[in-house]
Amino acid sequence: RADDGYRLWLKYDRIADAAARQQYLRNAQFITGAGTSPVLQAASGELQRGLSGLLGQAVPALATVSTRTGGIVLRVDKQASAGEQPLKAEGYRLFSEKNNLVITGRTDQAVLYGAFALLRQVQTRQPLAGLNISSNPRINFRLLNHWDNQNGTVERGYAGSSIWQWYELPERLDPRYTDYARANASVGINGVVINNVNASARYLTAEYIGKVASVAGVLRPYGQRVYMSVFWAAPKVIGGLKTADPLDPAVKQWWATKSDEIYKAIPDFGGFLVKANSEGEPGPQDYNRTHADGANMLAQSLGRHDGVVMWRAFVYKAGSGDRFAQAFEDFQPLDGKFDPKVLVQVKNGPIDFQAREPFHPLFGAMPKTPLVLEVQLTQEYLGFATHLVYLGPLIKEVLEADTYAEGPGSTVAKVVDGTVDNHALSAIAGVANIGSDRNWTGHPVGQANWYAFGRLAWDHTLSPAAIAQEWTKMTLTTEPAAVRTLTDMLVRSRNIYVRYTTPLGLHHIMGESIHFGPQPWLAKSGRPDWTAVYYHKADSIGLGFDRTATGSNALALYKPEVQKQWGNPQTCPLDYLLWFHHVGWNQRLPTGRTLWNELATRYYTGADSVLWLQKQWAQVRPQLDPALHADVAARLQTQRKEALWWRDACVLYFQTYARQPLPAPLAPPT
Ligand code: GCW
Repeated sequence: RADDGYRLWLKYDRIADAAARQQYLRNAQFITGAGTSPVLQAASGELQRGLSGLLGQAVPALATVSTRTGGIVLRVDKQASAGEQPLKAEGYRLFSEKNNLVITGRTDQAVLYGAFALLRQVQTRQPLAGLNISSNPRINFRLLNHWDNQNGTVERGYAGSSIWQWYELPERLDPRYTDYARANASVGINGVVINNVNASARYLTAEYIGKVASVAGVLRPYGQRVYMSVFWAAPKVIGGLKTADPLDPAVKQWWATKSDEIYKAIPDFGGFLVKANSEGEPGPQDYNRTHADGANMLAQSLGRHDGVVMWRAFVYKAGSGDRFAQAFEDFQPLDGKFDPKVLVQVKNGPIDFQAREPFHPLFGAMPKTPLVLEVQLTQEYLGFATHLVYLGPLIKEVLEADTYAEGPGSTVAKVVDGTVDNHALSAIAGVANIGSDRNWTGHPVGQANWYAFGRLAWDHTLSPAAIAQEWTKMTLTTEPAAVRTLTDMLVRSRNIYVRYTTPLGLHHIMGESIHFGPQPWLAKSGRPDWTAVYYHKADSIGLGFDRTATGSNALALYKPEVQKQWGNPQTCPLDYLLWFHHVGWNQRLPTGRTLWNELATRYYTGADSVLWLQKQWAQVRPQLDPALHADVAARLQTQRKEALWWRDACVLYFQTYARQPLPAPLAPPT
């Protein structure tokens, strides 16, 4: 039957090789130990479903097994450890004991993650016999942020409409919610912000709290808590108050009562996400209060309830100064002023989810505040659902970036996981790329981005290549040569996209209306910072945004070691060059080419690399499901067309400033 992509990486098709199946069966004759816990039952159910499918015969779940061995035992053990290492609450261990395979951890949730790890072993064809592996999550809150609206649309969504059917809730629970929860659990995602940060106040009405509670009921057995984005002016809009001033006693009371109401319906509610005083959203600054005043009031409204407030730092004022620096200027001075239940949520880069950005300067600059890293899985600026772009390398690049906050090695990952500044709270958020499309993500390879986000959120030391390989084996094929070809494609795809859209550190030159396609020529806009000329600053002399002391000086927001790395146009890595420097068209780069020649070369080779992607994809056709293969092949055709569009638009436009022909190897024959 044709693969419609619905099952994601949880495919569980029968392993073709009968000897391999026999081998696995020796360790997987039954499952036991679930008891009455809903989470353990979810774990047991998944093992049963997965192993029965993979091994081609029913694997029973048994209440008791007496002395029988050769099966899988689920065991919650408050003392569970991984050798010398204690296990964290969600950490699991898989090991052999008396001819059984034991999945253990200190909590039910840990065992659930262990069950998915065991399935992954089989799905990626690793042995089960003699297994001894353990794993702890490095970040506590691993969240998807849905930019889903109450009317069913998804902001920046390219995979259909929202998966949440609000008008059917709370009575009808679409089975899709359970499959969504399974997929999240399989990669360790433990929280879901259910609605858009541009929030409707309606979610805070009794009617919607009831609907959200019913979704929470589906996610709970899969270890996920529900969070809500809140509209700052809700006390006015639905509460009948005259103000939303965070220091007003009636406003405080309103939020405290609201929190109690939510926790009554959803006892394990995760907390609030807030976008305030950003892109027209209301916020505490409307009352001359700070972001901290707002965040702290909301945190205090949670009272004794176990929840947090994630307050977004994505703020900027069009037309005043360099947008690169604005979130820093607003938030950095507030470090130390936040309630212990507040985390500040920072996008990976200082502008807005561009194909490549330097890490956000707030990382490492707010040691007293736990910072949430926000990355975007939906491909707002990365080709929507037609461009094949695997985001593992992008996410990893920011995680590995060194802030030098506490000396070398103070990577963004270690700031975020709390180890640099000893924070007990830690969180990471991925803006979901999920919608109502049958295959969830529109582009089938978009599934890999959901997968990679979860895996890196759990363990940021994993390599994007290893994750791509896992995903490929679980989703597409286990045939070794094809796995190699596909992994290679995935790993290179992001750099290819950067080359034909925004090479050498160009940024924010996409079409203004829907953020798609090239528009580097945009000269006038209602929002002055939105003119692309603002970001690339092309002139007769050269190209790029001088952010050194002779320019906006935003580079000074970073630690001296980072400034040193990016501050000199002669030594700045080419990937970041035009982020920080205005470079002469004829300046020679370390590649031996002038800026103009290098720029043109990257646009051309980038667009041609899409031909390479197409060739690779054609090669694996025999190993892949025909429908899925045809789907991606067609999308790659569009990608090639649009890569040429980007190339020609940008090269021709910048050429009007550089006033030079294409370098010889690229020039069309005369
Ligand atoms: O990336 C930009 C998007 C907006 C989005 C905003 C944000 C949800 O274009 O659609 O709004 O960022 O992150 O708040």
